[in-house]
Amino acid sequence: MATVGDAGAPDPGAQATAAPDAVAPDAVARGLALAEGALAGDRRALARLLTAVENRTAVAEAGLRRLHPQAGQAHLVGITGAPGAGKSTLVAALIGEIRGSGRTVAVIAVDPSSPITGGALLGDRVRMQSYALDDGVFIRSMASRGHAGGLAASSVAAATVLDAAGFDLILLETVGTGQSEVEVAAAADTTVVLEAPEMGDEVQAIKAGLLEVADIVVVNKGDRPGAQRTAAELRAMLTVVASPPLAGVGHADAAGAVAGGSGIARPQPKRPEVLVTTATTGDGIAELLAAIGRHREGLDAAEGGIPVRRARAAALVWALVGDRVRGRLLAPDLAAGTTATLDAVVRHDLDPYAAADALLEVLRAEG
Ligand SMILES: Nc1nc2c(ncn2[C@@H]2O[C@H](COP(=O)(O)OP(=O)(O)OP(=O)(O)O)[C@@H](O)[C@H]2O)c(=O)[nH]1
Ligand SMILES: [Mg+2]
Repeated sequence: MATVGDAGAPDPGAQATAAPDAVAPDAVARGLALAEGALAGDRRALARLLTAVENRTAVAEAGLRRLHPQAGQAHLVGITGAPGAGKSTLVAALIGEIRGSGRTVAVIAVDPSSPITGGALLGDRVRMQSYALDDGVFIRSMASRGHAGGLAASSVAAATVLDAAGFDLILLETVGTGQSEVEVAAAADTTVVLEAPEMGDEVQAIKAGLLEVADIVVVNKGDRPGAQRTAAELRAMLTVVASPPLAGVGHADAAGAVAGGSGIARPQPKRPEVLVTTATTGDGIAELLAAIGRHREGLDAAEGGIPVRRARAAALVWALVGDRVRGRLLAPDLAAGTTATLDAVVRHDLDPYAAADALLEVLRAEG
């Protein structure tokens, strides 16, 4: 399969079937060509499409539309936790374990804090170099490019591309423990939260933001003193969190939460398993991969489909609805009217609800 060039020849037939009116035809042709390349195993095309996804271009839209029907098989695993807990080391160990089982794996290392790839990720790259010649491994870092709040959506879109390209597992490693990292990790089918031993009060701090999205909790650095005790403390803590009177609090209306916010809400897990690993030696990694597999089986067996996938799809679609509505109302022919409506709210001549109704009425009048 030839590598797909940047200026791929337009394919009029393909445009006719997939082109939305507003998207430039050459962007559509390029997106489709990159998608075909990715499906055929062309890693350069795959990398280019992921860059387009990261930059949210029209090329990405065309490629994603082509690839969506092909996706849905991969197991998306989020890996998050405190800085220095050993996420990257653990991911490297998991890659080895997954390859040993004959499956393929892609890694997206997400760094919401820096617009350019940070030193930590470059260091990780070096660590991953042993997989450079393995076609069953694909590693990619992704920065936020200033799209605050949209990182989870971009990461999921990137995962869709890798899913369609045939990778069995996709690991989403996030750097740091801020809100957007939690959202990225929570968008996965299975979310693994890493802790290091002897974190003391930090365990409490992490509990609030991270443990509530955990499907599996890993105490890494099992070779350090206190690892087993930290695991025991976490098990005790999580038993309290998951006990019947509290289970589901704040999560009962996951779909509503998705509709209202930019984040990806997910159903509250019953009671996450707590495992101990030593990423540097590989101790516990096979057990972790087995636990990840069991969690996926549980999802597949869940009554009424797969709630986290539904939440993910809803979040993506609602985000696009918002983008499209805003895009239309700010298009050159409507922008003046839209701005006038917003200004009326600023002057308190119009309340925000009336303004929203008025703007929707503009769209409705268009038919
Ligand atoms: N003793 C011990 N050290 C470990 C283990 N896992 C990772 N480390 C070390 O901990 C340090 C941080 O590991 P990383 O894998 O870079 O941690 P990270 O969570 O990816 O860190 P950030 O990306 O900076 O958030 C490195 O020096 C690792 O060698 C472990 O199981 N035992
Ligand atoms: Mg790291």
